Amino acid sequence: MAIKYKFPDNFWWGAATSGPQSEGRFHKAHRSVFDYWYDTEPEAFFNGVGPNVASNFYNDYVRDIALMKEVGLNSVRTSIQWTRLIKDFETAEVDPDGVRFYNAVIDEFLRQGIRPIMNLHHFDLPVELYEKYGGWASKRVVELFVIFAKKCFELFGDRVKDWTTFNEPMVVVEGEYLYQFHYPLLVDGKKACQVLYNLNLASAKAIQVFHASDCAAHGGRIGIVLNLTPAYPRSEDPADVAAAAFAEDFKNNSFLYPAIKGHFPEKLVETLKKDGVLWQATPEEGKIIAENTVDFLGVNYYQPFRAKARESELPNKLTWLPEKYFEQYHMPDARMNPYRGWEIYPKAIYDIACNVRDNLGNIPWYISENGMGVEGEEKYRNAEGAIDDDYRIDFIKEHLEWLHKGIEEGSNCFGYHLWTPIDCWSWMNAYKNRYGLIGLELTTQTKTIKKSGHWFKELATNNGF
Ligand code: BGP
Repeated sequence: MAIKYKFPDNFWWGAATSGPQSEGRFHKAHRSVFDYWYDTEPEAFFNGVGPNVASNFYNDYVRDIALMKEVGLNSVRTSIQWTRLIKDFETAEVDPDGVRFYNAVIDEFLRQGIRPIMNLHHFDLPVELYEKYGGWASKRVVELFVIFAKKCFELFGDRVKDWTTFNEPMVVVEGEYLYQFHYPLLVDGKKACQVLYNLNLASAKAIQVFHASDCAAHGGRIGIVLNLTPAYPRSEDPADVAAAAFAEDFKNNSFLYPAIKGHFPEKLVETLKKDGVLWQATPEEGKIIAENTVDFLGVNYYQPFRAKARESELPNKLTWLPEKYFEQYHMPDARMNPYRGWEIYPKAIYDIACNVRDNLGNIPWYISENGMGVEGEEKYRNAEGAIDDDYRIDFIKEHLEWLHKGIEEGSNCFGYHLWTPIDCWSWMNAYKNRYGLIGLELTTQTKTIKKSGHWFKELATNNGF
């Protein structure tokens, strides 16, 4: 078969998951904010399903990694759970079972010839650190995260070459402090801004430690994974354009700029200052952010953000909200993923590629997540027992076509990771929408390669399609 879209040599063909969404809580001494929320309010989760068993990766990792190999993945991202690895958060004394488990997982990936990318935080703050210090609003928690990160580099940095500090830190800001989809479900604009700053600071400080460690000397690299939702204005009207520009700064550049350029977007800082919600910061911290930028960028791309100038009253007047400066525009003819309620707009991947090339120093980057969550995939199960998910293959192809164009035009992209290798637990949505190349039958924990998994293997083997 002729290959129309050929990708650069050594391209990462892979998939991403996370500790809290795949492992299950087996042998974990501490609870994350999600573990705690599930224990106290199980009905908040789809069908009452929580993270207790998840996809049983804790017990099944050998078989799971063999399946990942079978679908052609040459690289996989997962995360190290703070609540599994660390026994004492104040000293970073480790839990021996956590060390054993992550060593075994990393060694198994390497044995199968799969490059492990290890992420340090995927929404899984230890709940004790929320109760004791107020979570990410506290700079003490920033310090504790840094000693956890240092411990990870010491323990696993001899084998793991690619690290990321945070997955989608903006989702922590939005979910926990603005829009109530992560515990503690607050609506507090000022705190949200402090958290936004503290997460940037924590990332820079972890990068500083990494760059001073043996990992860097041995060719290791460290980056951050950001969910980019490119903001498009409803129209060319200057009011719509200004609304989209603020949304772009708040949602995307507030992490992109510090991570890559070492400073926050000036206009955003000005606006937050004027509104009295700017974060507490010191000049020393500013220097750390300026001097410790990422080696590479991971981009999670799912959906664009369409903005218009505000037309209605702000829904909440008790606190500051970024929506003061924009309103979401629901484009009437948008193509939607009805199960997730997200717009499907593959061209945004090309726009991101051009933005990285033109405005972000063309830093090495990869798609660290992209994917399509579908409810009720069981109905696509064929006579042999596998799921025929042609829609997922089409979705991936469409996005790859635009990514390919961006690369052809000079964007420095080195890989594409799908969310996710094996159907996994998805926060409040639990197992509602499935994303995997490998299907999971939840009650029996049976794992079966989907049609997309076989297709992905070919894609990776041919380095294109
Ligand atoms: C990203 C997260 C993942 C994963 C994915 C799918 O935002 O990094 O953890 O969950 O989205 O989204 P959802 O689970 O909300 O459907």
